[in-house]
Amino acid sequence: MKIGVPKEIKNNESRVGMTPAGVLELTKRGYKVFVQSTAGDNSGFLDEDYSASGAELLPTIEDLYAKSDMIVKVKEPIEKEYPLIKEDQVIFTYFHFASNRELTEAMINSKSVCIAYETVQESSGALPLLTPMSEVAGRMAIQQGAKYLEKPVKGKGLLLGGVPGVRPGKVLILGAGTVGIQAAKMAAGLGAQVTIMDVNMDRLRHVNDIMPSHVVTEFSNEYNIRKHLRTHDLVIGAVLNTGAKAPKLITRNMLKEMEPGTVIVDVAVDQGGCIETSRPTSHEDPIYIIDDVVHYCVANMPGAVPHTSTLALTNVTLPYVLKLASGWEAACSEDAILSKGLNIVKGKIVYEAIAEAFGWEE
Ligand code: PYR
Repeated sequence: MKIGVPKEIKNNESRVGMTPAGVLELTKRGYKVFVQSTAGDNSGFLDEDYSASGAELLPTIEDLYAKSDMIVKVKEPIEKEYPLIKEDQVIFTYFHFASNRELTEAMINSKSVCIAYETVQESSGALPLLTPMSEVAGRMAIQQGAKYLEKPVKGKGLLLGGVPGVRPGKVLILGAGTVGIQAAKMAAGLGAQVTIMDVNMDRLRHVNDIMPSHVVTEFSNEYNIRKHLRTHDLVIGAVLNTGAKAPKLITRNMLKEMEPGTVIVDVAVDQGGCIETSRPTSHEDPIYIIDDVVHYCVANMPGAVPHTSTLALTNVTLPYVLKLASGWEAACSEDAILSKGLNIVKGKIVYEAIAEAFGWEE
């Protein structure tokens, strides 16, 4: 099995699919690894580090796709990469198909084997390959939200932590999964007042047990969301229905009830977003404003902190790459967790929520 690690070409995506440490684990087992030249530069991993681990460096992305049986990357292939993907080639990466019809059709047409990090799932429901990036995005959501509350970038002009004699900011978090809990932890650490909502009472009990008393839990329903939107300064969209489109919890007309300069960070945007007015933005142009509400909807938030994110991602992907390296069919039939990652196999959607997202019969 020849494994290829391309340079990411999505806007401002600086992560890379494998570290030199990961390459070494593969080459010492006798696998051939190709790495596109400069692929790891922005994450702090240089070509010479990859060579020292036994990788062969290739100068172009075309060469890399042509020579590899399996591609290990970070983000979904973008249009320029579609024609490079070969029949039967295994593509192991984040895809988020349910929010991207064009990508879904392109991968069906490619007849490749698409294994999505975000749907690799344990029987407990845990998502081992999504969790580290959700941790990064949850923590970053507060950093970014605090920044966009500043006046020069059209926020309310409010310091999230407040100062003695002046109230801190209020943060509303929709969803008490990994993103929501990490965001709550960061917001609480800054001294903000936090409300975190979910429909899952076990999650709310867990949050209540582990968080300080200025993190308040509340059951999520339309009435409660509306009530809190009027009084909160920063709203974090942290909802996830694995592999499926996120539910819209905030509609366009609810924005009118929010104070001007309120900031929304919709971390769920890569699954379509949990706010009706969300649309994906990039690190280059991260925000837009609707009804005086600042929307931050960058779909690859962890891409802005590539050193941390690349290490965190490959810590968890490598064991699965090692399994896939001996053949995807055997690996998926032996490992029920990994097999949940199969989304599109040789022209056929095999993950129900994707077909449902587009109203297609499986
Ligand atoms: C990302 O980290 O960019 C994901 O798509 C989860």
